[in-house]
Amino acid sequence: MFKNFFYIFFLITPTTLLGNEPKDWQLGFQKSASKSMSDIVWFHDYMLLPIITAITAFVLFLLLYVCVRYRASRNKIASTTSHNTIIEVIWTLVPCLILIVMAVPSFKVLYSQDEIPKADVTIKAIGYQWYWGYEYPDENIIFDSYMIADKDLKENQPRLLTVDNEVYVPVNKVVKVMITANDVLHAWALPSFGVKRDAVPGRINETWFKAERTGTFYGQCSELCGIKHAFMPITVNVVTEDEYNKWLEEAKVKFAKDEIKNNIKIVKKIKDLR
Ligand SMILES: [Cu+2]
Repeated sequence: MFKNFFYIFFLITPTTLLGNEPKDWQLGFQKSASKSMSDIVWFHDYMLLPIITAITAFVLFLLLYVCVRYRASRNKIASTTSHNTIIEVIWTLVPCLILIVMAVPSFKVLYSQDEIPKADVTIKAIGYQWYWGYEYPDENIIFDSYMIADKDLKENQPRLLTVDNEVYVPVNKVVKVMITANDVLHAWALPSFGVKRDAVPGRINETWFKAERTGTFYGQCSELCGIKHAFMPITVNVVTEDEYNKWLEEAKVKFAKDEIKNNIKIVKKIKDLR
């Protein structure tokens, strides 16, 4: 009994109480951490949901009304009416108007996601079968981000969402994300930021977000990409400017060196071949 109550409580819990990762029995969105996501949540909660509910209730009412009012026992002789101009005009115009009303805020959200403001930090996310690779082109940082297996998880690390090398971004800064893939289609998605873009081999898609609070945020590959599609999570740590700069210094040592060494090796090889 108590368990059921608990489940129901979770189903009706407002989305604002939920954290930065998916929860059991979650129904709404994850808690928003960017303006973009707040706009999406507003659009869903205060525009789409009321309209959908009203239409569903209205159609249900009409069905029930017709079932009762025009039942066979009450209408021994069936009506032969087949046209009613006024009603036909109404049921064409009203849905059109509803769509137009919905389209205005919808396009606003869509375009705000598409127009990238001047970026403070640029990161590049590359989808591989089956992990994400990241580059900070301005900082010469390149690293891969693999999921941590269940048996290696530490306490408080969520299953299937924790990675070995996390992405770090500063809070309240515009982060531009360039997204591409190396083998098949993937999609870089972070629900709390309202970000989801396909990662397409040979093509760069761009999006952006501005995280409004610090914390660890989780996302997953959102394009069916193969057998381990479910095992290439995305973890982004939003930190303060100071913490970010500190991480940058460490990351430049930790990640950049191998890459530079590798590049030197490759250049040497090419030279030798010539
Ligand atoms: Cu994928």
